Amino acid sequence: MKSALIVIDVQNDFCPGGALAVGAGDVIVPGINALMEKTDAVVLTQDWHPAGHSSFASSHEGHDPYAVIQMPYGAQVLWPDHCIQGSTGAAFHADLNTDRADMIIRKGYNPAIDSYSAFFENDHQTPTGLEGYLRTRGIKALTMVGLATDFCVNFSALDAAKLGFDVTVHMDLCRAIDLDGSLVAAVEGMKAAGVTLTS
Ligand code: VGL
Ligand code: ZN
Repeated sequence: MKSALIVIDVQNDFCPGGALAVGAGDVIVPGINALMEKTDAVVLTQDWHPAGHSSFASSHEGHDPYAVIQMPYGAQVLWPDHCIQGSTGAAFHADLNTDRADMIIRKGYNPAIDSYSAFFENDHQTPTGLEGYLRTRGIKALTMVGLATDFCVNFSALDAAKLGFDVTVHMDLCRAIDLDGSLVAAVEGMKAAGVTLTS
């Protein structure tokens, strides 16, 4: 069965010193680079927001980062400004082996909708195109790693499982934001969806 490694959002803003740093987000980089040598295809995702994106707390007067608001497509956590298109924060971690990537998929560029998943925007309907890319290459097994376990990795893994891919999340090559129990909820949700969690 042809496989792909899906590397989620290993970008400066999610690493120590970044705008939305995930604890020790950078320590997973060497392990991810090593896994790239053991798969048929490598896909990187890149969170890629225009300035003033609707997922930023700064775009909603009177709201602080990490507040939750209702958007037309459902609940939305408000984040610090992060991964702004073309910024250093949006660039991949300098040690990530981007040369090995066959495909880089950007997401979160629609000003009105956040996009945690590599497959669909947060309306769960608007596709990014990744499903078609993988299917036309005959890829059926996906291993996911990266940042953050409980948001973009979680949403990507759930969508991939729903689409019928065979999905494994390599937990020790992921790191979590962990807001109000979001990591435990993500682990439970992924297990219930038939995602294999390994470490
Ligand atoms: C992410 C929050 C906002 C992620 C992206 O990559 O998990 N989290 N944007
Ligand atoms: Zn984002």
